[in-house]
Amino acid sequence: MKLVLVLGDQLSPNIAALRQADPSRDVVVMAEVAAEAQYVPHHPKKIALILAAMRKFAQRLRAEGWNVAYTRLDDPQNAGSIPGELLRRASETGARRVLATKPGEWRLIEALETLPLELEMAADDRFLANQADFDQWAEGRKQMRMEYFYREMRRRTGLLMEGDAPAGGKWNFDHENRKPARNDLFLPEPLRFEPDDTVAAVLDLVETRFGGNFGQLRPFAMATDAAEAEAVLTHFIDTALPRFGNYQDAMLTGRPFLYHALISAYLNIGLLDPLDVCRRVEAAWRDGRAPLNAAEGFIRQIIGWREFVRGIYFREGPGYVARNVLGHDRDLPALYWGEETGMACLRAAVGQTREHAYAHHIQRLMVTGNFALLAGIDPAKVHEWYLAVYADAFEWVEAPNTLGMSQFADGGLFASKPYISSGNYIGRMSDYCGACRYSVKAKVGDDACPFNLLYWHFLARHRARFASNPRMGQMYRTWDRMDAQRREEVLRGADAFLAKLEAGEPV
Ligand code: FAD
Ligand code: DLZ
Ligand code: SF4
Repeated sequence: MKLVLVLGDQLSPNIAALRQADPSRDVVVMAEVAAEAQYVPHHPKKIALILAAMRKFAQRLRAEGWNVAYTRLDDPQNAGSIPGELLRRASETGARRVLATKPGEWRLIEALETLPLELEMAADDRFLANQADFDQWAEGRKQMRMEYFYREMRRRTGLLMEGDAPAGGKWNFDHENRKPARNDLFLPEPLRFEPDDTVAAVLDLVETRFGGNFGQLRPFAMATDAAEAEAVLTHFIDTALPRFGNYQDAMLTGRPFLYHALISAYLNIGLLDPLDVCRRVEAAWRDGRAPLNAAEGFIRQIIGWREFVRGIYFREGPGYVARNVLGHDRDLPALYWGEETGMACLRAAVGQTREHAYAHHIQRLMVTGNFALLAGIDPAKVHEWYLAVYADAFEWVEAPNTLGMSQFADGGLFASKPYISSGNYIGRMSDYCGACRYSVKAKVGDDACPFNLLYWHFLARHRARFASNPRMGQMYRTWDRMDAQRREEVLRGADAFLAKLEAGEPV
């Protein structure tokens, strides 16, 4: 007899540990525990999603004949952590063996490995590339570029392929995917689910225990089982996919979801299967219900980026999250936790994060991420923030995106240059600047958009590292052509802004 561990982000009936277990003998262990809820101050919506989905998944397993030992958060016997719960169930049942699917965070892998029980850890094969595939691909490469990995994944899955060639004659249609959106376009509304009794009970529990965390718990309208998550996917394909490509990078005030799929949390906790999702999107293109640039752009995110960052996380090991090659050490400004700011773009991105535990990729990368990088915030603190506030955040996917892609803290392991921009980019891709206390056109002076000041400050302070980067030479040439007085004015303005940030004054 074995204990079969199923974690809150492993809610797939085909998860490896369940496939290898015997429902007539083994006991499935699922536990709502304080340690997982508290290792960062998770957004209450994220905790509610996971606990509600865990309860529903346990009901499903029981209906399928499994013996499930389920511990609720408020159970007086609750040992408070996953290892503690396994030990408690082991002494209750007399089991000495634990069968687990490899967790998505080193922290928990290490905790399981030190348990005084016999542990079998099965690879999590809900991904299209396993670690050996990724390591083999990465071996000997000076720089890892997602684009080449992605092409191999296209060939291997056959997605959007015409024989050996990419559909439409090109692997990547990204240059078509950079249009700003307008608020008068038809914008789909996301699908909402009214809380049933299970969800309502979880919401009350989360409110009592975690109501003080950053983030709005109610209204809660997320999918909490596989059928609902499937409905979200269908709704996306029917209403948003056709425009997903064109407006993938656009940002609009009061329109947090635009044409995005809103499925990352469901994919990451196991309610949706990545290959199945991609096949559905490919079918929509083949049936003429979506253009190729939309289908390709979407599939690239899943079989490309999502698989790629997972490979990076496990290849780089537990030390990855401590990297900080740029030596950034400022505290995370209070505006990330909702303190009032005059910067309209940050107000919008943080505000919708608080409300929905969601922001789309460009908001994470080019608004909150860009600002943290330009302002020299300690990447470990940035990482903790992203891990806490997004419903889809688990370290395997969040850390490479935050530390690697967004903060360049790994020294450019897979990003050929830092993702930085002045206010221009945000001005072009959004309607935020109109409602801002700063002027995106002003390059110096009290009204100057802080991104305009900090952009040059970043380049100037990291000149030794980046001046020889061929993709950044033009930036340095522009800076060097500015007259000396102007350059000094910019740097003084940036220093004054950073001093205000450090003093905790509102910006
Ligand atoms: P869509 O824009 O509709 O994209 C479709 C799907 O593609 C997503 O559901 C997601 O599964 C996948 N995807 C897209 N981009 C990425 C990416 N860069 N890495 C991995 N998968 C991707 N994604 C997470 O799932 N969890 C995280 O914790 C997370 N943290 C991030 C932190 C930063 C700093 C940045 C820049 C990006 C992060 N991302 C993360 C990636 C991306 O922002 C989200 O996957 C996306 O916004 C989810 O919304 P959606 O489902 O509407 O995605
Ligand atoms: C994120 C999370 C939370 C908030 N709560 C639980 C929980 O109570 N029980 C559980 O099994 N899993 C939870 N999780 C998900 C885990 O943190 C996740 O499995 C690990 O971080 C590995 O990815
Ligand atoms: Fe953001 Fe600058 Fe635009 Fe204000 S002016 S919204 S700070 S980019």
